Amino acid sequence: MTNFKADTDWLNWHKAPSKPSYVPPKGAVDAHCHVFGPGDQFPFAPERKYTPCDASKKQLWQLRDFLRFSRNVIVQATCHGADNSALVDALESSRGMARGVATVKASVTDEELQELHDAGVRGVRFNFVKRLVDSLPFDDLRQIATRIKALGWHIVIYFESEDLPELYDFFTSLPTTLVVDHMGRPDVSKSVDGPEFALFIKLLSENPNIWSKVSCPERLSLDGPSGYQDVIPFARKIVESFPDRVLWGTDWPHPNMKSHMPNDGHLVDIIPQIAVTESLQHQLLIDNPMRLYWGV
Ligand code: 0GY
Repeated sequence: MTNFKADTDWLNWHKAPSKPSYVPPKGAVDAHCHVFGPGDQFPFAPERKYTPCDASKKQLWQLRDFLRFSRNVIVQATCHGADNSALVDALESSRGMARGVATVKASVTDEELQELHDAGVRGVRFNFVKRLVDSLPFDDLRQIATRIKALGWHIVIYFESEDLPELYDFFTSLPTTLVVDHMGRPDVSKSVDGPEFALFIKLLSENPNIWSKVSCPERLSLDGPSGYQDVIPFARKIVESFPDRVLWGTDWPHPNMKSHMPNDGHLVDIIPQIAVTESLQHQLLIDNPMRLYWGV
């Protein structure tokens, strides 16, 4: 049995989140969350850049129920590399209430892709955040993109906003639906109407196949945990500009949060500030994720 020790600066996830005042519409989907290990059952990848604490499927289902959500989209985290076993185990025990986004290498076989599909995987993640991974060459990513397109999957992309100009043409050349993690990580000290965020808005405006998650105010805010008000205008602008191409997620168990650990109940309470009408909330939490991940 392997015994992994979480990094010493690792903040554990919130064990007693507050009950949100905001009640999501029945059937709501948490479209960005992870499972970690448990490390003695599903070992973390040798090439990982961090070692988290365990965050099991059972704990994820408990959080889902506590927040009054119904479904999850579990995204493969870099600490598990391209070994999707923990993700598949969670999907298989979810009774169809979870879908997954996997990480694969170009060497993945058709059989392995089909197994992932049967377990509930509907996308792959291409990660360009340098502190998290050594990303694969574009040629490998293009090859993977073509193969997963045949399965009807999409690609989740994760990058820092300062890298968008360099990655822009690659993204627009990809053949599937793309979902951008965490709004492309805008620098929220800059104006929501400034040139940097304008490039992100242009990416979505000119490419109807590109979606965005309006997630992770806790990662982007410069204000700390006091309501994440500096992030709201960015999320709200995306929701109002592209209401049928947005997703929301908790990001539980919040990997690599070093400044503070968010209270998941507070994160849910922010939803009505970024999707200000019932109709926008319904699209964000139900219609869009159900179409993309459950095909309905
Ligand atoms: C997130 C964000 C982060 C980590 C990962 O796969 C990961 O390790 O995604 C991060 O450190 O910003 O979405 O969980």
